[in-house]
Amino acid sequence: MSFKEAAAEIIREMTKDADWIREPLVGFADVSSPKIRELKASVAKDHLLPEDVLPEATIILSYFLPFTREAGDCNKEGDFPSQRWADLYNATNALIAEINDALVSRLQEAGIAAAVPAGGFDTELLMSRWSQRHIAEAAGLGTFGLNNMLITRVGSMGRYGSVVTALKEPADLPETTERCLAKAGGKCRVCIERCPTGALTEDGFNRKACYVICKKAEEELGADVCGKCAVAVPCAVIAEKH
Ligand code: B12
Ligand code: SF4
Ligand code: SF4
Repeated sequence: MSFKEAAAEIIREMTKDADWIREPLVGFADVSSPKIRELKASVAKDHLLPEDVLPEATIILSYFLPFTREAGDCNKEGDFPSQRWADLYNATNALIAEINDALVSRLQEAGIAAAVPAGGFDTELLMSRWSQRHIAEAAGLGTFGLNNMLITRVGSMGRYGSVVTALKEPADLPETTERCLAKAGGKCRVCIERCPTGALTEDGFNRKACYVICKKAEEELGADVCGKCAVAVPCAVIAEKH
């Protein structure tokens, strides 16, 4: 069994009681691929490179925990996030930390070096030095939509995690499928219409405007969430075709 399959099995097992999470996706990004080498230029000057996290890095394992439609339904009404959406955010954060630890342990048991990049973000710049979405994009998990979310083949509503490894397995290539209906030339602008702060426009994403509502939610609900652009929109949940 490849480690990609093993990782999917570990994540599946660890999320089996989390009824808001669907079948996980796992992708591998080659540390020498263009999207990874360009991170400082395309995302942020101080973005970390994989070798800053693990000197012998070869592959970044990126995974996506897609949420169920029902999980999104709890947050579709009104202009302020629901308590359940905030609770799911916190519960998913805890799961991501546990999954990362389990993946690192499994790799180290097999004699393969692995490390988890530091989490968190600068609350002034509102940026992290490790952009999970860009790593996931490089690992072939999806493409960016107008809602600024990375849209995977199973949808955009969900959360990402990643582990830097010294694995010697084939990597994935970035996807080219355009899943955002607007970017594909259609009329959909549902995410923009649903955004209560005006943070999302045709011209891009204003993270400071978005943070106003997320900060309020942190004070009132215990998590810096909103997510109106990510739930009950056409790209939130995409059923996989078999
Ligand atoms: C800081 C942060 C925030 C801040 C600041 C917003 C921001 N910068 O994204 C606040 C608190 C406001 C926030 C809000 C939200 N966040 Co947040 N956040 C992060 C965090 C910690 C870092 C993001 C970061 O610094 N990225 C680097 C910057 C430069 O990238 P960027 O702002 O996304 O801008 C780039 C893209 O726009 C990109 N891009 C490239 N091509 C294209 C094409 C198009 C058309 C567009 C629009 C963009 C685009 O280029 C830009 C510049 O490089 C990440 C976790 C992580 N470590 O990655 C989670 C993360 C991005 N957040 C996430 C989520 C879910 C949310 C919320 C929905 C909140 C919620 N849970 O209810 C909202 C969504 C806001 C939005 N529409 O993007 C998820 C996204 C999952 C997904 N499916 O994409 C992440 C990845 C967390 C995770 N572990 O999964 N977040
Ligand atoms: S809601 Fe529509 S316009 Fe917005 S990202 Fe999804 S598909 Fe694109
Ligand atoms: S999280 Fe809320 S405020 Fe931020 S872009 Fe999405 S809908 Fe707008």
